[in-house]
Amino acid sequence: MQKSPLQIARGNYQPKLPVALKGNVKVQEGAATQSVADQEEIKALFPNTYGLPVLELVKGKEASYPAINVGVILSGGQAPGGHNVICGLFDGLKRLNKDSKLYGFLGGPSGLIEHQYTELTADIIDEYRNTGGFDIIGSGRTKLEETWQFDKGIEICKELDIKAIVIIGGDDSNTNACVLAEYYLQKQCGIQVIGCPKTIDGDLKNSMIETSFGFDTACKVYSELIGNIQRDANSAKKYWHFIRLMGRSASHIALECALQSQPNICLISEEVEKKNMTLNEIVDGIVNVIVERSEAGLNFGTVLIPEGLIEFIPAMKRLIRELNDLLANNEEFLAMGTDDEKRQYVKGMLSPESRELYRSLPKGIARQLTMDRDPHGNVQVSQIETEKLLIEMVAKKLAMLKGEGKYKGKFAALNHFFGYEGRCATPSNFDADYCYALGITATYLIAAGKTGYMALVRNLTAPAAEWIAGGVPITMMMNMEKRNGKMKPVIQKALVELDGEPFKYFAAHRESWAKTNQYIYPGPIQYYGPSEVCDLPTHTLLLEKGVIK
Ligand code: FBP
Repeated sequence: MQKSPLQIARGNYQPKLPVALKGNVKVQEGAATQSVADQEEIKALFPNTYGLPVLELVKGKEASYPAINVGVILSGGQAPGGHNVICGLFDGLKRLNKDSKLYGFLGGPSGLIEHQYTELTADIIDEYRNTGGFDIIGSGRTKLEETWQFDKGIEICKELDIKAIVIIGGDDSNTNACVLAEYYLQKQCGIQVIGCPKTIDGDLKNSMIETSFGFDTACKVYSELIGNIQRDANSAKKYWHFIRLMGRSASHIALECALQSQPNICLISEEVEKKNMTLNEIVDGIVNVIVERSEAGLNFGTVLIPEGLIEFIPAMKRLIRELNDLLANNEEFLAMGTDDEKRQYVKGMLSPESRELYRSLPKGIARQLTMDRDPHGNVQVSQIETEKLLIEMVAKKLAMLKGEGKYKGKFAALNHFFGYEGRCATPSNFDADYCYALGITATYLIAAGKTGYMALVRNLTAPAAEWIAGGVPITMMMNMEKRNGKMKPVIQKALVELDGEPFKYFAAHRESWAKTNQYIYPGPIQYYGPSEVCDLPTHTLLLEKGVIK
């Protein structure tokens, strides 16, 4: 296969490891834990994996390990660094015993259920070192949650003599990893389960997990693009760019990109919800900035929009909830031929307030709200073009103001959506190092016979040599939440905290970023050069850890 010079160079990059993972390693147990909330319920549901101690990997003595076979699964959306977790796992296993084997289940969790797998050999692994993507074994969104699925897993693990499964996924996949670990312990089938924190969305983090992998690289890619657009806007001086950013419900990506690029406006869904804002209020906020800038002769700018925004506008949330209930397994709706027919049907079934809102939306957006749900029954926010909705509403309002003589500027807007551009990017040094360390860490957790743990690497704002590796019991991160009408144990999702340092920094600066141009142009990710250019973690992490203020 032909490769670019950078691909070749990255293939030879040796990820930096924490000192504790360099030589012989032993697992040190800390204090017993409890779940973040709903302790009694979680304990009852996870009698075997509840209350386990936090683990730290420290320097140990030379030891010999038996050969072991391990299976690995990539679950959910792609995130830069996934391949390095697998490479770390492979190298770790071979370091412990050269006869150990790593199997990859193909296409996500369904590979385990359907017994689709491949053995990952050194030749294959070497092709994927420090590369983006999940194409080494593929990923998928099948939910591992039913006992017949777990039993199919036992079958294939017995056949391949697999003693441990590593699930690389987000909050839902890791919740399911814990359910699987508990089930396998109850069945005493000798299969351990270890999770790894993946998602570009950055919403899998807590007191133990400082960040999910992939967030760093994805935000750096989007911030580069935003910076480029800002430079273009500042050169041509004629367009407003409305840029929607992936991230599902949480606005971590939008916030991080704002911190890196200092746009004129960045909306934060969590703030919109807290302030109980309507769509019109959001539009008015944008319009005010546009009018103010136009008075200073600045008829251009940038607006960042988190993809989950629409779900956080209280009235919209109600409408979406009603649509979710109405459209779940609705054969009658599915059988309808035209969009108009569907629209009339929906209007007839909604409550008066939601009907009014639905009617006021541009037809395209209204249609997107009724499209297919994801496997959890939720509307797929990545397919709703909120940026176009906002442009349309802002343009209308500006035209009105113009008519009243209150706005004399020119408004020309362009829309963008950044998501897939960053999910498979070549991992930054941070993600390459972090993920490789996570893979090695998972190996030692397996070798120590641990199950129901998530591999963890923390102290991430320090140089990689000082990072601390270990394991956190997944039950420790759980609470009870309502899912599809039922209370379920789930890992708590981390949304943007309005009293957290990253948001506070943004809030303190956004007014001046709106009025004048204080754009930052981050440029492309740098893989080689001075450490302060190449190894810098996200602003979110630096602010959270108090490294910058
Ligand atoms: P995960 O939650 O699985 O990590 O996925 C992240 C994400 O990129 C979201 O930001 C986005 O909303 C979603 O995946 C898009 O899903 P799909 O890949 O199915 O289009």
